[in-house]
Amino acid sequence: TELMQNNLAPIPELYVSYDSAQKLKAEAADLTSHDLTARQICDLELLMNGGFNPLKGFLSEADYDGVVENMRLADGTLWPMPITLDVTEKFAETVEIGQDIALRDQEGVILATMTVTDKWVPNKAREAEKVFGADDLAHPAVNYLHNQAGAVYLGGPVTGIQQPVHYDFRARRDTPNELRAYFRKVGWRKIVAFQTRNPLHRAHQELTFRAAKEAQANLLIHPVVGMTKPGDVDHFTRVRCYEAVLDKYPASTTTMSLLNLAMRMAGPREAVWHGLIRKNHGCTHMIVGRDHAGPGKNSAGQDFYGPYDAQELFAAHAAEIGIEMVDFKHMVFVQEKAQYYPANEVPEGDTVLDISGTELRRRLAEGLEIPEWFSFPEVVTELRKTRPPRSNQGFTVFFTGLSGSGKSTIANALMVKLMEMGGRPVTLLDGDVVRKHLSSELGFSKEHRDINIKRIGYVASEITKNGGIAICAPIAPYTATRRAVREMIEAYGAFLEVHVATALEECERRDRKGLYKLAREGKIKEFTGISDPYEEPKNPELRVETEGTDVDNCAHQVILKLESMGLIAAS
Ligand code: PPS
Repeated sequence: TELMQNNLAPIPELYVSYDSAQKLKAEAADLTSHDLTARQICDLELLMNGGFNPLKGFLSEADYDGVVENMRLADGTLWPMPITLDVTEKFAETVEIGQDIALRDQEGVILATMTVTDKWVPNKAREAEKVFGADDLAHPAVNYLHNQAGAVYLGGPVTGIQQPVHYDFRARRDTPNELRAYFRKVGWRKIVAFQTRNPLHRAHQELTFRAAKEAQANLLIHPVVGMTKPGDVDHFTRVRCYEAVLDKYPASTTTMSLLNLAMRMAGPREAVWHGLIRKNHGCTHMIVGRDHAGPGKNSAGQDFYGPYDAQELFAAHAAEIGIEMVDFKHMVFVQEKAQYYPANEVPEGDTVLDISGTELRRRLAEGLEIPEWFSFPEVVTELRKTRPPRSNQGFTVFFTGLSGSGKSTIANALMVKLMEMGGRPVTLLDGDVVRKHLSSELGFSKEHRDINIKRIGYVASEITKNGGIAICAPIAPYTATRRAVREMIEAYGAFLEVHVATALEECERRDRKGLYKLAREGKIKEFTGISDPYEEPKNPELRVETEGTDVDNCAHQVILKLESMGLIAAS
């Protein structure tokens, strides 16, 4: 058919020649410059290398309106995704129409210049509704739109100076023209692209290979390594997994290339966008599955898109995209046959084995078996390295309570008990110790206390990330600050808040450091509980009472809690 005419001629890029680039770079140093966000760098790379062909820059207002309203640029060309340069109001005020600006990466390197032809305040609610289907912050791209993207959009043509720099997997990254040249060189005419943001298991290998065979085409594994859905397996791990899977295909049928795309998880529109991008990369076919680029559940707990919406929208535009859609067959393992079958072709009466994504994560978290029929041992080994069982992951125990409540004493006892068990390094970030080594310049105003707690949180999050145990024991009087610390840490491991609930009267009665007396006399200002607030935790993981319970027992309660959370192996 017409679609199969794949001439693989080079497509236009936005880069200037090497000599011009040197000159332009020197001139651009004097221009007003915009520091690109991580997502804008991804977009710019694909604009410049032709991945977003036919776009010539960030969308103008007219193109943006067309894209938002009916997936078309002002001239009618199909383009489903707004590729916009969002900036702050403050920056926008410094820019005038007609002006050239420099676009810099996060280290300040000038990657491109842009002639600003348009500047406008977008209607973000409309963009969310039309492009993502709902103005609902549960959608990652809608959340980004409202909470991260700037208030003003700039549009205009881009002149490319240099590619964004990548230090990882350099040999695996290809521009559209590099891939086209490769396909020309090896003589591939029909190429099926497989878009993915997840590790590949046996079922994926089976379905992609089958898809290529059915289309009588070669296969391009084309994983996204730019930005995917928050919470996904990091791309470093995934690429190591993909490399292992690549060896399982018959030689010379399959290749892999990494795509530095910032996904939006926009389901149907995203599928069409992915098709255009693959067309630019020289592919003739693309595998589109159930719930392609789905964002998960909305805030009412329902799917944003129907399971086949993406396939339908793609199919309706396939000719215009210039890519044929290949249906994604759900492959399942049939026990009696020891083989994979498409779910709808399973021999009657045979036993189907399948492991869902949720079940896989559970098995990884608990260190349970992952059978060989499900995945390749090399892939499982890689996943276990980044997702070790909870009992090998780092975590933070965060004590909070009044001065003299017994936080430090319990924290010390806990540290010793954990060191007796061994296995993970333990660091104690005690209130007094932190104030000596990390926060010696700080006092006890709300502002200073917050800085102090956020420093503790940052150190604890680094310890947690690297597999250690952090025990923190500051007063930490403010709920919002404790929550911020929790969020910082939960990105890497578990967070256990322990409220040491000794009553103020008891702390004052004990007055171990004589501070309450001084506070009552007004000799210490802003003293927690006396002349400064303490907001009690409402839902801590654990609350310990120290009146009538000895220190050893309090620390033991924490150990039991850690065991019940799976963080330490039961002894
Ligand atoms: S905070 O609020 O979390 O930043 O406080 P923190 O870093 O834990 O420091 C508390 C210790 O500092 C001593 N101290 C005071 N505490 C509270 N309020 C005032 N104004 C104050 N001035 C000095 C006190 O010894 C606290 O130690 P602990 O171990 O809690 O008794």
